[in-house]
Amino acid sequence: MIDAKARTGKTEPVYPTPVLQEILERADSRMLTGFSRVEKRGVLPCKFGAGGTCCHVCNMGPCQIVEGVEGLEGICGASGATVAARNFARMVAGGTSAHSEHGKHVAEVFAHVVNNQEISFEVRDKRKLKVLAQEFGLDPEQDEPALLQELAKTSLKMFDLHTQEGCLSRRAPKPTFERWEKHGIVPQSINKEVVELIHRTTIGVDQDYKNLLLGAAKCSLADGWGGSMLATELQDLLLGTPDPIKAVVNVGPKVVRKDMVNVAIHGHDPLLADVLIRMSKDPEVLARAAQVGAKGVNLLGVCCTGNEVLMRYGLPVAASFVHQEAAIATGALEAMVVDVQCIIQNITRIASFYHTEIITTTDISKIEGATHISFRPEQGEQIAKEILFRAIDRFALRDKNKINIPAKSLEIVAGFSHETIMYVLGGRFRASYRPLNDNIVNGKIRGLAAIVGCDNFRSNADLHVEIAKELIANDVLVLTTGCSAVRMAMEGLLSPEAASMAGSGLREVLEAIGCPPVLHMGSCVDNSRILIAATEMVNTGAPWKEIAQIPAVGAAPEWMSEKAIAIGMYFVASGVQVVFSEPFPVQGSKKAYKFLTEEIEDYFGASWKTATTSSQFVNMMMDRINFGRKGVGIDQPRPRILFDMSMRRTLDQNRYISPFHGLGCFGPHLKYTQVKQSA
Ligand code: MSK
Repeated sequence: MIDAKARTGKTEPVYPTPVLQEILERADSRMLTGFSRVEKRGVLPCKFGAGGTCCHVCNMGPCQIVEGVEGLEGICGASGATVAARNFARMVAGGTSAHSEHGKHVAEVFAHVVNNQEISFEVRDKRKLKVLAQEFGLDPEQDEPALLQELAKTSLKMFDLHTQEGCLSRRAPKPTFERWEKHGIVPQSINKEVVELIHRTTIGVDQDYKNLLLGAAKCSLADGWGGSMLATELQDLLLGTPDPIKAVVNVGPKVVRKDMVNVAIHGHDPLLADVLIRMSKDPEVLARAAQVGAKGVNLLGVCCTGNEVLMRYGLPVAASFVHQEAAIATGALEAMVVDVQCIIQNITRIASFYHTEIITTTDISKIEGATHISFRPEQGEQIAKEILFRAIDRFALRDKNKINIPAKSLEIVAGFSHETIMYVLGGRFRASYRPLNDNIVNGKIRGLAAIVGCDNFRSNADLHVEIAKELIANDVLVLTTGCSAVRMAMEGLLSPEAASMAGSGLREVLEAIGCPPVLHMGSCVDNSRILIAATEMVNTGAPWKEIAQIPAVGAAPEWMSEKAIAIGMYFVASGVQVVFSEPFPVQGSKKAYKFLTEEIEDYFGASWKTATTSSQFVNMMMDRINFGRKGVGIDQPRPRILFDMSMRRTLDQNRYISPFHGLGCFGPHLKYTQVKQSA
């Protein structure tokens, strides 16, 4: 990870985006943000903690282990490799539990909706319903209400401790699944895998670091091919499968409205957001807003709830993880409504400088100093109204002198589910991944890169953007999710005009279909869409017979959450090499690091890699893509476009200056949904 001082020699925070710079430099200097705390705490975290060799699973420690030094094992004799593997496995269990609790909540709401005759509900994506029915071993031809009820029951069973079903892992290509069978890591139920992994990491249980790391791989598969995949698929059935859609991003005037009541929705669960969106148009709510002199209620997204509502409703997105404080510091948010995950405690402190109310809505996720209104789907509309009324009442408390909204918003296209990629690239009448495969084989597209995951207060570089620009220039099609997607959106990479940055081969493909060079595939749980897309690429018929053979690579250049580690692990176990930023949490043990970055390749055909600078990331990612091409015999060597500083500057001039000219060339593939609220 790049730190401010090392990069610039400055002692004050150096912000990675212009919008952060503009807002936070003008804000009250007493206000401490994540960036200012990085400065206060210093750039070097504890080496034992960062490298994974601090053991605190019992009360004989904590033991800081120095690998290879006798006497500096744990008091119980635990080696550096065991402790690093245990800590890493616990991160995987943590990340898996987060995604999977999200999935369970969606499954419960799904069951409530399909079993309640008073709720009228019809699935819009009939194709998905049939596909899922087959995946779940259900009869796809039965009556829709009966099928939905069976689907709900089977979904909930996937969490049952006693189930031995393998989650949705049988959706993977056969050779990929056979690797899991061979190594004994086919996941059973989601809850069982998390519980088992936490058990294995307690004092005196699993003390073979390789076995522990394979256990982590098994648990991660219950996330990628279980909890996350279920969350994605059921959300699509409940709320609709995303299609390409226009929207605006950034903390600018089209996103944070001076003339409206602004309510930010933050977290990961789109179900409350869905009701808030509906109720924001309710006549009673609009009348109440008019009474306080507002033109209505403007909803805007933060983090992955933002991604969910962006790609389904075209709602504007204000902020990635590191921009959440800045969204409040615009002085124009009446409320920030939060659900679960990635909501930092500091937002209540930032809000205390303004009139903003922080409203928590989930009983398992409260914050001291916030207002708690428990969201229950069965009373959803009433609760949503209560929240919106509270926000409207705060509008009169806005302090005009504190309003600080930068002048830039940016238009983008988001919402590329694995289904719509098939239509966009294959055509409405021959929807297929074959054209994508063909363009990789003929070399117009050199390969695919999934740049995903968090951004991080410890980084002051725009790593996601720098890496993506260089890959695009080298004809690599980029897929993105999570906060990475928001960061790339903020830099214009999600607009079709950004195809002008691509190398000639990729540009030709993109311009023919009017597609951006970076495809926004959704939120954190939607990394499962990338697994399904990769599976489709294998099943369509191509030189690659399993995921590990596709010229593709993943990266999380600024990861911060345990969820990112769970995602990285299921990508690797599924055959996708990933590059993560350092410090990497097993670096305190050479053995554990070697296993994850080299030896694990023998198990899954992919491994972890680690990097610090954008050029290291790009080098490793291009090497992997070229390795993949060579492996399936489609290698046509060509000179690599290397970026020097002047090229980066030239590209940087494209920031914000590429106006959005419409999406005509999407033709029938694009749903011309209006940009809602913020046009
Ligand atoms: S929100 S997990 S900071 S991507 Fe999904 Fe962003 Fe990472 Fe949270």
